Amino acid sequence: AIKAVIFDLDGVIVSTDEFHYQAWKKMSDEEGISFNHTINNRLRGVSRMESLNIILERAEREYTAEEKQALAERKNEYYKQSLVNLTPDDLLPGAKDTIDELKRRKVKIAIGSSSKNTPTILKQIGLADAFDAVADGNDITHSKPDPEVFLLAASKLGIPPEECLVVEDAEAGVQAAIAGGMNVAAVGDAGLHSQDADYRLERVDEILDLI
Ligand code: B16
Ligand code: MG
Repeated sequence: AIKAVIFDLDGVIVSTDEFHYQAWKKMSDEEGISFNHTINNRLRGVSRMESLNIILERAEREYTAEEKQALAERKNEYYKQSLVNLTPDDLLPGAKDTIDELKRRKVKIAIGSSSKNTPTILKQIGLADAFDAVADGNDITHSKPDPEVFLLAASKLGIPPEECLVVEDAEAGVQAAIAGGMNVAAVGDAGLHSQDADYRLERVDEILDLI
């Protein structure tokens, strides 16, 4: 039986995935590197530096480690500027109702996100105190598809992995959940194409029928 739900943040709870895209797009345009939504789908759930490495596959020259650090920081500055305007209105359809209903059913809930900006985002959308546990990019050394962030969330909750359901919009996150021995529901456009997920859903509130 499912005793806990671990939510990915970007692209599952809140529409920050488009802000990530816009920030990477601005940096790529400035550097003359081609970037589009198809490439962006490969960045979902992947860490900041690994995302940059994927974008630089299309660069015309090599970048030094220092230059890469500077590009990643520049993108993060653009991204943080968009987070200032983030409000509870940016919650994805069904996200708030799902959280409220799981609480009512006494199912434990956690966040498992690769993002180092997780604390800022949760505050901006009014969910800073909504979850029983938060595991994010600041707590881990290996990002998705490594299971570290989800295993940490499960251990913070005190629930064994096999009794957790992970909700993800990213293939990297689906693979992380599987590697951690968890059940996984894929949501959204990218989620609908995930071959390995246990469930493929359009919206996050459809998980309420699974629990
Ligand atoms: P940051 P998630 C992930 O969050 C995003 O999907 C991914 O696009 C981003 O590169 C990563 O966080 C790191 O974010 O630069 O803010 O540390 O989907 O795991 O909630
Ligand atoms: Mg995501």
